[in-house]
Amino acid sequence: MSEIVTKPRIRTRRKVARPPLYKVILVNDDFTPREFVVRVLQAEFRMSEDQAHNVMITAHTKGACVVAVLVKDVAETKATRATDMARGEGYPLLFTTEPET
Ligand code: TYC
Repeated sequence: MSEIVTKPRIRTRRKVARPPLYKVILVNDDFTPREFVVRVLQAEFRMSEDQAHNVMITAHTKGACVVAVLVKDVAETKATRATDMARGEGYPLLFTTEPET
């Protein structure tokens, strides 16, 4: 019986390009209650209460905090949904996106 022997091929390039990634950024403000920020982070970004609290405190003390790194349309959708959640309650809480360099 003859055996088929194939030469191993060295992959030099991915077949498909990786989609560009975007950061979702939580921006601090003086009005939105801390507990509300934590709840939005848990609801939209599936964070534990501990994770959400750490992210909230980082934004609170430093002015902003990266929440997640996602493909563009998912990052934009989540940022918009999270911001709208706050608008619905009359809070100025803001989530923005920017390309990950
Ligand atoms: N600074 C707000 C307060 O003291 C809480 C807060 C934290 C708001 C993080 C926005 O991204 C934020 N009530």
